Amino acid sequence: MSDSVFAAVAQAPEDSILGVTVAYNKDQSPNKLNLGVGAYRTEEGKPLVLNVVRKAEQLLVNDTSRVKEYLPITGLADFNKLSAKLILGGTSPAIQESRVATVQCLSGTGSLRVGAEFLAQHYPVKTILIPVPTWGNHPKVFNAAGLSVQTYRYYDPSTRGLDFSGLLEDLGNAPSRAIVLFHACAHNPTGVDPTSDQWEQIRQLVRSKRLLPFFDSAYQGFASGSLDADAGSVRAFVADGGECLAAQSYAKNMGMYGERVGALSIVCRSAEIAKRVESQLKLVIRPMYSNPPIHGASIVATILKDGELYNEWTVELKAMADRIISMRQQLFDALKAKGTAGDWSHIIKQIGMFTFTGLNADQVAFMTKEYHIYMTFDGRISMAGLSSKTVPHLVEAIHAAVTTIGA
Ligand code: IK2
Repeated sequence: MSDSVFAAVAQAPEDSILGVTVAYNKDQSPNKLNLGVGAYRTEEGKPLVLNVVRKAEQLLVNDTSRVKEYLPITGLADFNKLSAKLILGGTSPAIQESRVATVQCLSGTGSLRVGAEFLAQHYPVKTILIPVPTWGNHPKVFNAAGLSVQTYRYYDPSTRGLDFSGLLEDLGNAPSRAIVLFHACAHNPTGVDPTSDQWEQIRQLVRSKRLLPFFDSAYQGFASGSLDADAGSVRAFVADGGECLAAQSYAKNMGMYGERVGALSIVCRSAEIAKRVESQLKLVIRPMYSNPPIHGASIVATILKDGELYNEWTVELKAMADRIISMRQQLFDALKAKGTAGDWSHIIKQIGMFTFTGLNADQVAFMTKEYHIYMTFDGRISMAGLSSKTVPHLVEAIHAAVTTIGA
């Protein structure tokens, strides 16, 4: 052992989100409940493969003319066009004017990383502002690409809502032309989104300070059940003719988690600039992973280009969003019925996959130890991991945590 050339390698800590699943998997209790990772589960607690995905996959398998050649560096052309249309809207002038450079990437994370690498190489300002709190991987992705990460205020724990004045003040004080990361909808982990009026004020400030918006769209369709409504923030920024980036993930809205399907779109001022941007994106991608995988993107493209499959997808997507919304109501009602101390109305006000409960790290540790309920230490629970059957167990645990540990 001691003569290993790797003897000095230190044990790294588990990832704060994926590590929750590691701990959950080790727990032998029959009552264990994983509300950590944001992955959709059915009422029976099972992972879900959408019917429409199974259908598209079958169509692909039956088509014996299909081959497994390398894709171009930028990925599947159809997939890219359809992805840009999905996020920017079918009638987007930016698409009609060929001002959008879109590349297929490895899900949302890969899209963020390719965008960050591109900005680090080609954008003059190397500072990116991210909200507090945000998805735990954001600072790691941007730091790894060589950007300098700063923060802006986002969540106000006292109201369990948006700290809008703090957000405006911090963006107002941001270095001119800095990059700003926005969650397009269903903010992770807080479930708190700006209203459309607030987005409009944010847009005006961003444009007046010449900040560069970078949208992370990991939950399109998951927040409201409508693909168009959930893309509203991005579309408002594109409608003003200005530039922005958007990273899309099909992990949640199509249940394609492990297939790693996503896209990065960079909206530019002109077709000529978009062409040059795309040429540079290829130079970013080629030494990273050469070109993206074909299977998942082919499934997504098959669904997006066929009217019938597309409609079927929207129905299944809405059913997932609706189940999550109904879980919010059930959890809220059950806590009220139990008389658990505190105002739990944020559970039904927040939106998307997660509820930022307001439970502290000690309370979370208590719930894991005593009730085998797994969640991130910041008190975030994945509503998609909950079912009508498990709500009572969660309510017992929250009630006991609040009563025993206090605030
Ligand atoms: N951006 C945000 C805001 C995300 O939430 C995610 C997915 N996170 O899911 C794990 C969790 O928080 O429990 C992503 C990007 C990237 O997801 P992917 O790379 O799987 O598309």
